[in-house]
Amino acid sequence: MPLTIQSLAVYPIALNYVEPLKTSFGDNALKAAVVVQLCTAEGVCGWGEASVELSPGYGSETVGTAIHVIRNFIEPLLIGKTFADPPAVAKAMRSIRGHQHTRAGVEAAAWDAFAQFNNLSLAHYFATFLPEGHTPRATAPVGVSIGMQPTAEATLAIIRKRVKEGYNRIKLKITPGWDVELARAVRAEFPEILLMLDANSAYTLADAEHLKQLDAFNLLMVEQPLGHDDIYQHSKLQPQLKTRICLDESIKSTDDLHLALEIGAIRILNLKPARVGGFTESLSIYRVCAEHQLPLWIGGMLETGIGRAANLALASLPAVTLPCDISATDRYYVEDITEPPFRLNADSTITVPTGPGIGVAVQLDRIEKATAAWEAMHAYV
Ligand code: OSB
Ligand code: MG
Repeated sequence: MPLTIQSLAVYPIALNYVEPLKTSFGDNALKAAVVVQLCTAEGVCGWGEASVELSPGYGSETVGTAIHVIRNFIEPLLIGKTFADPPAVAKAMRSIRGHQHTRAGVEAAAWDAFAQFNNLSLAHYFATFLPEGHTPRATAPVGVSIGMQPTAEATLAIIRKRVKEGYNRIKLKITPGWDVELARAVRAEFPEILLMLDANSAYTLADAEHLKQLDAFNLLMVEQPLGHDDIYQHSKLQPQLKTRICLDESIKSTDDLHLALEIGAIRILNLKPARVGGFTESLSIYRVCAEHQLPLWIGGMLETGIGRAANLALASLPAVTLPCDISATDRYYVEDITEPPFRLNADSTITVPTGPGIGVAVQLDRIEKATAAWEAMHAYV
């Protein structure tokens, strides 16, 4: 059944983190994003999160660019138009180049609305767009991402806490000068834990000899060591390492993934729906991973409950074979904008909501509070 899009409401938000995530590209002191509510003539409304950030550090988008692009370019393409399904909404936005996080946020709201309209959880609705056999699981495997700390001891203290909470996969952010010795210190105390490092593009091919030292630490993978838009040089680095390279930043489409596979630049994929422009492209990439048996996990942008619930639905699909960057609510926020909070199960999984659509209750009063906090900052718009 088609739906006619009637309105798009945009809420810029600011939320405080429980624990910020310092990376090689910077340190956002607080969570910024644009929450989107899409309402239809049929009376069903869906929620999506454009996981843009305070500054263009990971991707090129910000809160200001998201609002600009939605108001001036996406609304004219969607408002008053009728769509057969969410991929048709994605297709209508394809005339807009770039702005993946923004398009992903709007598309996510359409996915939520269509899934609700079909009375299916988002996970089960996704499965209707996949070949038979891709039945969602009740839970998704997850880990936790830890930012750069002033000392290795401070990092170890956080790892101890996270391991006690039940996370069985730890991801540490690295940068030149904060890598080999950190891994050595962690392995000395945690010889067995699933451990991976994320460089967020901090190295160049000239660092290959240095990066080879990481092979000593039985890492699950090293994420995006080289340029944020590079694929070619990763294909030159991978044969020099035993550690598998996972690409994040530089895979923005199914075509990018085909190229990376063809030239041997990738052994694992971190798939972020925001980075690739939404769930339609994510499902296309998911299928390529399944066909090539490329190990796959779902990454995160420290999303609020709106973005996280949708990512979790994708993470429940069976070709997602590695723990995802989708942690419990208390890793991110004291008070999230959805209820109930996501909790970690004893087996380092999170239970996927079963209600229609994203399956969590959006707290409009808290969104309005977070929008007031954003506006009080008078920042960057
Ligand atoms: O590189 O994966 C990344 C957050 C913002 C920007 C880039 C990255 C991240 C994360 C988030 O690692 C992990 C999470 O959402 O739990
Ligand atoms: Mg990453």
